[in-house]
Amino acid sequence: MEIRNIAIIAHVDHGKTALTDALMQQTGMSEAGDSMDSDTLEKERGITIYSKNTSVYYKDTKINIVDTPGHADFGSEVERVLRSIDSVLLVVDAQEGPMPQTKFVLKKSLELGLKPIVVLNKIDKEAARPNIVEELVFELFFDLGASDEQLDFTTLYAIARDGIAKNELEDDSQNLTPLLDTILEEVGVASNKEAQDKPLRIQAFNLAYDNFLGRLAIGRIYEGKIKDASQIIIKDAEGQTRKGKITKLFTFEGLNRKEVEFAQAGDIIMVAGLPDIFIGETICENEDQEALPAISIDEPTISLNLLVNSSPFSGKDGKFVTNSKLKERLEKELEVNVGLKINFTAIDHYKIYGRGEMHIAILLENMRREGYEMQISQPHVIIKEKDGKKLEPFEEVTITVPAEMSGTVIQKLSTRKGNMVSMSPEHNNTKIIFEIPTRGLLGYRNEFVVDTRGEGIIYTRVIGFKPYVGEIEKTTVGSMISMATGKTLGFSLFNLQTRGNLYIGANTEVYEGMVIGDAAKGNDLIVNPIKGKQLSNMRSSGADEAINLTPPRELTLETGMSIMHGDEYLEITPHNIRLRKQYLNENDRIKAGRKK
Ligand SMILES: Nc1nc2c(ncn2[C@@H]2O[C@H](COP(=O)(O)OP(=O)(O)OP(=O)(O)O)[C@@H](O)[C@H]2O)c(=O)[nH]1
Ligand SMILES: [Mg+2]
Repeated sequence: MEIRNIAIIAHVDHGKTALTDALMQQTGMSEAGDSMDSDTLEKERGITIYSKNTSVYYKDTKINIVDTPGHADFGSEVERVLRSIDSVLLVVDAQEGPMPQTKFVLKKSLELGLKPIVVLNKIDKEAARPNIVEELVFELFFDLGASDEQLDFTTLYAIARDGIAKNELEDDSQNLTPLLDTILEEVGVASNKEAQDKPLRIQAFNLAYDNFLGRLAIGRIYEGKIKDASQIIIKDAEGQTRKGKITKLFTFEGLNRKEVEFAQAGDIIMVAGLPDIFIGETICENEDQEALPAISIDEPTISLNLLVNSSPFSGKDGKFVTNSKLKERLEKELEVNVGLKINFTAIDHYKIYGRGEMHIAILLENMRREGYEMQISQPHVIIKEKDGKKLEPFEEVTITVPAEMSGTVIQKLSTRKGNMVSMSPEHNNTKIIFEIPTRGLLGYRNEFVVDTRGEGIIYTRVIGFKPYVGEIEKTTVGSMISMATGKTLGFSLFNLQTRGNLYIGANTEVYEGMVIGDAAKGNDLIVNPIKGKQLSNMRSSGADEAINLTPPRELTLETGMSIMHGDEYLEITPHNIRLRKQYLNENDRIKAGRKK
């Protein structure tokens, strides 16, 4: 059977997964309601976190499809996927038009010489403007240096959610047939006899993990044939070789993997039995075969320490709290989380290196759901040294805000050592692009939401390491710290809420040294949130509940990571996110401060 390999790429939320799901349903590979976003966290957040493979059959052709994540933190995963396919469906929201991640993934595709098929999606939206967006997409191709052949791309119009694609806007198609036919017409045939007759070469572009089978490698067979249970040779980028044996061979079908005996050049497969295989390595059959060109993995940009939860409430709601349990879980994560690095050498903490706050936050969120408790320290950017020069990670920030708010945003990013790249009007909004050290951005998101009253949109993407820009001044708020352990009372919170934003409400268990809010004045503030009103004999403490409190600003993993200070820990348990001072007792904090 003929094989075609494609990836679906786009900015976050433009409809990649909806399109993949519809393709699977209409070709009978899955049931209505099934989705590629199958992970719990993906379902909850409504985003794709992990790229996933599937295949569908259409007119006697097998189409391998990779659905990719749109969030910038997972951009390097998309880049790897692009190495394994022959064409992409570039999905663009027909209202929003090309967005920062559209540009990034398109640029990578064009550089690899791929010829994208453009799918203008969500044409059903009231404010959709497919003709204008089509122009914008063309301009983007042009600006990114597309070749004449690439500029001659085919455009389809779609309502992915309803499983409809059209060749022309006015067509009244009821399904995705026009898109499937375009794929057959335009995407090169991956399976050819000549390649199949050569000795085996597979390149791994992604990893997966199975509790029984261990590490799994997902790769494309470029040449030759592979049989289950065969002996193979693994070659790394430096040409070093080692031996291995395939213990299971799978292809992808609908939402499932399918065990097969045999596969050949052109197909995308998954193999078990190679516990130390890594991205980019070549699986082949002879020592003297050449390794395929290396696949680069983006370096981590931020790090933080993860340690055992030492708060007084430790163990109250988690199942796994010990150092050894944490270590076991982190080691397992390294099996699949390609961009992640962990240093296990320190006695009292593990140092985690990731590709951005969200990259690490997803790991922590998964861990707490699985029943783990832990603490983390404030995230720091990774500073490198090259030729005696200090380098730090930089990001491109794209912001869309109501025009009247642009001044505040520009002022804040400038003090944080950002450089404005461009500013242009967009409808009633202003679109501003900045280049800024990641260090300057840490903690900014939260301020941005407040400054723009939730109306602004911010996208960030790491663009690489550049010379260190020196100290960055940030307006910091202090922490409001509890001096006592017990249950908070509305009466005391009512007075405290005038001095900062509270993270907790009444009737919440707190402990000495826990941070219960911020302190607007800038310095840390030590307070007693459990103090009740002097009760007369007649009144009961029940009256406390009648007090009207401003709703607390409850901490999430990401806001916690963003606002925490250097002398604090974020305590993460299955049901709670608490901020605390590393030294819970005030005297200990003073002593530690003096030592510095
Ligand atoms: N109105 C409209 N909504 C759509 C259409 N296609 C998808 N959506 C909705 O857009 C949202 C995002 O769709 P997804 O398919 O998850 O987007 P995605 O590109 O996979 O997002 P990430 O993987 O997180 O980058 C969902 O709420 C979909 O229901 C469409 O054609 N029209
Ligand atoms: Mg998706």
